Amino acid sequence: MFYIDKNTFKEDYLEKYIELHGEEFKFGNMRQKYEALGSLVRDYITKIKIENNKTNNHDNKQVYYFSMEFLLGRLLGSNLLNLGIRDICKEGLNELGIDLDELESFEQDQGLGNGGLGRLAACFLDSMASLNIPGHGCGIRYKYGFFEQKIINGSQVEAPENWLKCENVWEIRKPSNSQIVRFGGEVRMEKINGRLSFIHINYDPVLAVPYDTLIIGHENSAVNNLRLWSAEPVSNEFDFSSFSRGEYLKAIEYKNSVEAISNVLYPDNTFYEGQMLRLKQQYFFVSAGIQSIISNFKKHGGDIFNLNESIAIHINDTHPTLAIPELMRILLDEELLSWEDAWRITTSTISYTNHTIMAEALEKWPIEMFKKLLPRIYMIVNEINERFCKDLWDKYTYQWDKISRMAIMADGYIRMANLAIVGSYSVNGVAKLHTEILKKQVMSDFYYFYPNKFNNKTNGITHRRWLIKCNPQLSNLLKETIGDGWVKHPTDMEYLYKFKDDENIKDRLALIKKNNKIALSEFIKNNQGINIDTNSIFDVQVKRIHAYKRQVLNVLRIMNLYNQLIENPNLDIEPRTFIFAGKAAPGYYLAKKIIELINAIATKINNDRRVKDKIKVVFMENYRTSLAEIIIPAADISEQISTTTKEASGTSNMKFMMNGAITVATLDGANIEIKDQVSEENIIIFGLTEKEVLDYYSKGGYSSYDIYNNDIRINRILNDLVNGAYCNDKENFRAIYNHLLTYNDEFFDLRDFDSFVKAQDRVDKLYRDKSKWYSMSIINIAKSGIFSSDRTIYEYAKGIWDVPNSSCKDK
Ligand code: 26V
Repeated sequence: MFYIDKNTFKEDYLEKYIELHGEEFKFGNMRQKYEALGSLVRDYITKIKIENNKTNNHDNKQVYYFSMEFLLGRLLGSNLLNLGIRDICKEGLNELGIDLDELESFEQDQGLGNGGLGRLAACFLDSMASLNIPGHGCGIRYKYGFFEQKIINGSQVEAPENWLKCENVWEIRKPSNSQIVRFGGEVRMEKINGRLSFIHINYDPVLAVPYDTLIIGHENSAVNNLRLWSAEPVSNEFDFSSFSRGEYLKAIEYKNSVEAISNVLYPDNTFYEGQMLRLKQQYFFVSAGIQSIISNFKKHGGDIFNLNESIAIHINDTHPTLAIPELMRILLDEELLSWEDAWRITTSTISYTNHTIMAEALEKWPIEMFKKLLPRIYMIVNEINERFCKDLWDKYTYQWDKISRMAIMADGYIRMANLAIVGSYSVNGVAKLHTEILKKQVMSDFYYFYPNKFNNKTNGITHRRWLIKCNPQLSNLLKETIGDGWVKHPTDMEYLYKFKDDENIKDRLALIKKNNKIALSEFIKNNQGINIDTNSIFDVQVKRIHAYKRQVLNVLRIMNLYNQLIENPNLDIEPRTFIFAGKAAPGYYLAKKIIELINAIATKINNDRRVKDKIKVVFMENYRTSLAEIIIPAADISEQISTTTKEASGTSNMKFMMNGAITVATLDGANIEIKDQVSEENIIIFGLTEKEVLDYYSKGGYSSYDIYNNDIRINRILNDLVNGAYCNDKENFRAIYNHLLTYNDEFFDLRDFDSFVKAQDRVDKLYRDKSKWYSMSIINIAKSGIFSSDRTIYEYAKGIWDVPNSSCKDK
């Protein structure tokens, strides 16, 4: 384990400062001081890695996690924690007159992800390292991460997230490990030594340059790597000979088109658009990643026939599915293997996770576009499809409907989910219900064809970031109460259960919650000038803004509560602060209107004296990992209110639970498993069941107009959307009104309204009984350990990747 004493640390730090900035520490600003500390920490981790390399014999199976998104957030705090030197550093810095917490706030979030899927990848990296699994990330180094959200006059405005404008101290550029990725051109077929060979000619080469970020495990000295690829022109394509030929503009065009590949993260995770640039991004990082894995494998003397014994490649959703044909290409065209051998190796190396059942997010590429951009990969996909369709024919002769549903290529498209299922040995969903829906509904044809491929791996979150780092007071309370065994074995948090009736622990928990609420309210005051009552219930919904997540349902009940308060200013309710945060995809009109509506009701309610500050609404700008770390520990209520069946898992639900919030939830995604852990009395469940939702979808019979006409509360609040009650421009919220009425309320907001309001009444009653409330809170914390991503990764390692137990510490 790594150890450093305070004085050595201080010396190292001051030295690092001079080396980096060329001047004395005392002249620097906070950002420079952060950079020096970050660089020093990176050096410490690098040294550990170098030490490890001396003893590593490269025999352990290596896992590669391919993902278009890694939403790491800030790394300084988590690296210090994992190195086990946070306290020493804090003291040392104090002596130099620096507050570590303040210094940390100068780190820019690394926001290379849209939401849950990207953050999950980041939690997995932390857990793989902490479980001593050699597991590495592979992705894209976007120059611009997820956009920065500004709220101007109540509306979302997007600004580019130029996160690299400040030095990223964690990454190291590795030009010598660059790879060439080939786009376009033609494939010439030739017989060479009796073997049909495929020669890719006239292609446009792109240089993929890796940037490595080391990932350190928690107090175990394991060091893994996150490799993000950046697209650059192949150097000799952009040289002076071009200029001398007068092709200056052409050269610039080439440079720009290449750099565009890793320029920007697509900011939408629910609506799929067949954009050529996205296909380029996918092939770019997958090809670079697979090439570098294979060349490394061979460098260490690996036998390609046994690739799957040494390497597991996991694809995070369908975005990296081209790993399948790319690995085939290398095995066929470079390693000269037979199709049968190449296919056996590929399909025993690659595994796939599905993260959504939303049909509009399922990727499919127009064949013509695909063929033009990736001619050799196209040929391979075509061959995979033909062979697969032949197998289908053998089993389902003349069942044309089924065969065409399952085919990889049909109707002019290549269907990535079908390719991912056929080309991998494991397909998993991310929560029990989600996996069941995949098996029984969305992917049922495939499930009956390959029953053994399908399995569930319920998501998790790293308890190191989402408890120890973001809620140190709660973490210390746990340590004082039940010891620190849970840090290594998070399910041991369950020992807290026996304190569920301990008034002393409840009081301490209440105080910690209060402190976290004060910290959040100060942040809100400083950033938005809004005063909030820290004795009020902090009722929080933070996540991407989307119709299926039903921020609208939440808004409708706030509008209803407001109406009640106006009618009866003495209404006996517990004061509540409704906190929202989240980004809308820039092209998603309805979601942007929802943000406007939240801000409109906030303005109206917060300024209405009749409300007497009993309720307040706050929309926090620019939701991101580091903001979540402030909001979540301060929440009393966690709103997880998606339409049942739509949220594959959810992960913020787990973060809130671990921080002692009480969940108000539909029986969707992992909410069900949270309920199973804490039991019905310690979670507030409402809304349609899976069966009711599926019946509406299959049999119809839902009419939102009927509800509107029969429920006077709903009638009034919907009318208020379009009569100028919340906006001078009466038409401003027409789209939301239409969504709920004209288009028959696709996500059943109105259907669940009454049940939701009743659930909130239960919250109100429960919160008055503080002893009961904190007992529930303790139970939630105690039962949250199972949702650590250590458990999830342990299950992946054992059940999918077959990582030997010797390298994966038993839980
Ligand atoms: C889809 C697309 C479609 C094309 C444009 C760009 C893009 C980017 C990402 C995605 C993935 C959407 C799937 C997703 O984010 N699923 C979320 O995954 C979480 C982790 O498993 C899970 O907790 C959430 O419930 C699920 O919505």
